Amino acid sequence: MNLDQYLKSRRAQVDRTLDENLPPAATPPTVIHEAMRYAVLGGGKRVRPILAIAAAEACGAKIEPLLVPFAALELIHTYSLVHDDLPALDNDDLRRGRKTTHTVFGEAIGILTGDALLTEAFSWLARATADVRAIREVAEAIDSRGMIGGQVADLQGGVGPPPSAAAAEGRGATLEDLEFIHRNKTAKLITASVILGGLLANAPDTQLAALRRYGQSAGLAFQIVDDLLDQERTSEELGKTAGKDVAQGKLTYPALIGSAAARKRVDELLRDAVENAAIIGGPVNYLADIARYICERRS
Ligand code: GRG
Repeated sequence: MNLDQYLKSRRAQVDRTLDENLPPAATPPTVIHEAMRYAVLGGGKRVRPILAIAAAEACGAKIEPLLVPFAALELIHTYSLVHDDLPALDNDDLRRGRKTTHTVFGEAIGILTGDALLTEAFSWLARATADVRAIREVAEAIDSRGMIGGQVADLQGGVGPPPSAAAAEGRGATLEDLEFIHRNKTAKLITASVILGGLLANAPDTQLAALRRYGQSAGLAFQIVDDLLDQERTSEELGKTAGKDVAQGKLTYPALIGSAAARKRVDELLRDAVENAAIIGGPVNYLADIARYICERRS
């Protein structure tokens, strides 16, 4: 199976799992269940669950019984997008080529949809996960020292108290600030995804360590590529508003070090991810190909 066929088949498994396990739209109160299904089932690359699947397969697991906890990663990711699009945060009306959830259902339901998806995710994680390490891994990736912390630092343009310590001293934000934001906002959930795959496949510590290094490199590369795409592609190609980073004066890799240096950093991170994918080994291992896809994607 080439990578395209692999991504397509695993995406279909994730989509089916999401559709079958989200509460039916007719469940009262219907508006929240309609909104949850609207937010989750409206497209998306499904990168995080596919990474968990690929990690579990590389570590020798049969994935069918693990699809529900892996799909939970997509609920978490979607919650972050729904909240990120809210008026108090990015105030965006376009996501995955459609109107954002709060634009369709109103702000209050938008907030509650994110809350409901996050809560649902932990129920799905607990269903097939006897290993509490796996649940803790995911929780710690997205807490205030993880994804939420990264989002807060992103909002205030750096790591210090607002305005960021560096900016207040007239030094401007540093590469350190930026790496903190990207590692927390994006790379930690991606790392937790591959670790979840490894843990549920009962992988040994050597494989888990290589999965962690793979996730950290591929995860940081993912967000640098996201920065580059924001300035290189159109809203139509991305399915979300392009050019927002510059418009909002966001701290990004191309803004701080230039596009060429940002691409070079992506290449270095890709090399590291591919090396670690080789250490993970396994008879079916698409992790190196997925890292290349993450770095070369156009949306
Ligand atoms: C709790 C109020 C409140 C807000 C939370 C945590 C948070 C807001 C936002 C998370 C930060 C965030 C949106 C990071 C961006 C990560 C990223 C690159 C998203 C795009 O992911 P893709 O390309 O999207 O995988 P698709 O649509 O393909 O799933």
